Amino acid sequence: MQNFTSIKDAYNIQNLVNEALLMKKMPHSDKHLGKHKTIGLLFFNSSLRTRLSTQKAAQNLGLEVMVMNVGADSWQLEMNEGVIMNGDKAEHISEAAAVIGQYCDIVGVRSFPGLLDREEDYSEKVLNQFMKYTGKPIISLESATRHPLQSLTDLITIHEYKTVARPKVVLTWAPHVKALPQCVPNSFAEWMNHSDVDFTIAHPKGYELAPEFAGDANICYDPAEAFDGADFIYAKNWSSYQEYGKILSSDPAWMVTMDKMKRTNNAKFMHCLPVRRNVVVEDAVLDSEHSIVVQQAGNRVWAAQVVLKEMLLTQMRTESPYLF
Ligand code: SN0
Repeated sequence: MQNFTSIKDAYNIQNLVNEALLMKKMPHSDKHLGKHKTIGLLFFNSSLRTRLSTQKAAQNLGLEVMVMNVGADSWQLEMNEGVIMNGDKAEHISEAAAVIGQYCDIVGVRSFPGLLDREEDYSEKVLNQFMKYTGKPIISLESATRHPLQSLTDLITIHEYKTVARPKVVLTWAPHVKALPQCVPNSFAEWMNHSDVDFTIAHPKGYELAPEFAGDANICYDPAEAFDGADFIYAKNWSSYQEYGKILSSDPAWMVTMDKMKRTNNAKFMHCLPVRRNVVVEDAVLDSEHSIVVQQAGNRVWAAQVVLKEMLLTQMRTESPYLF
């Protein structure tokens, strides 16, 4: 695996899931792989789980870790080509990324969408500029349109907790006070559409995901009906893709409640976190046996670790082909 920015970089997702679950049992068996190598983790936006779990995964593989909050700690970076840099951005991505590439063997980047210009966000400019100029493998820590480490984690978690061979998985939109990216639902849908699950997306009208992500998932416009017989309820807010970046509904009927959970097949409740209590999901659900959000977040380590291992192996094969 050269880079990891979407499911397209995963050669065999079932193998990744199986290997991640093995790593969970033996976290330190590949400690030699990252020896004398460095990963740089660059954050343009806030992070708790991604930052700590990726750092932990890297350490389990013996990698040195450097973390930077870009913009806050470093110079503001100009992402566009050919501009006259007489504004507030002091450094161009072409130098910054190339310099970071001198210090790091793998580079992780988190950069949320602006949610103002759909074309611009869906072109993945920031991620692509890092791929172009860093000269080193890039791992996405959530980009403008996807959060693949989260989705691999979700698949691992579903695999771990499923009680039937082909579970019914429901991604349900939920209300929120802020306009949030489509990354988590886009990516989740992309991974579920490639997995052996019965997949439904439930949301109010106007919240349809981009067709390339929704694929041929079942779509449900009723906030309760989709819960019928579900094995997993995955809640997430996102802003509209059609009316790009807008909040079209704040209908509390879309909050996940114990009443709705009663319609399920004793479903597990999942969320990528952070979650707004009693806006997205009521306390009673989060504090019940249904909720596996903490265990899900724990699995972020194994998703990151299996991906970093694959990237390190690919790099070693390229650098020292005679060893393989
Ligand atoms: C981000 C999102 O993409 O929805 C990150 C999720 C992993 N979530 C938020 O920005 C939540 C912010 C808030 O104020 O609740």
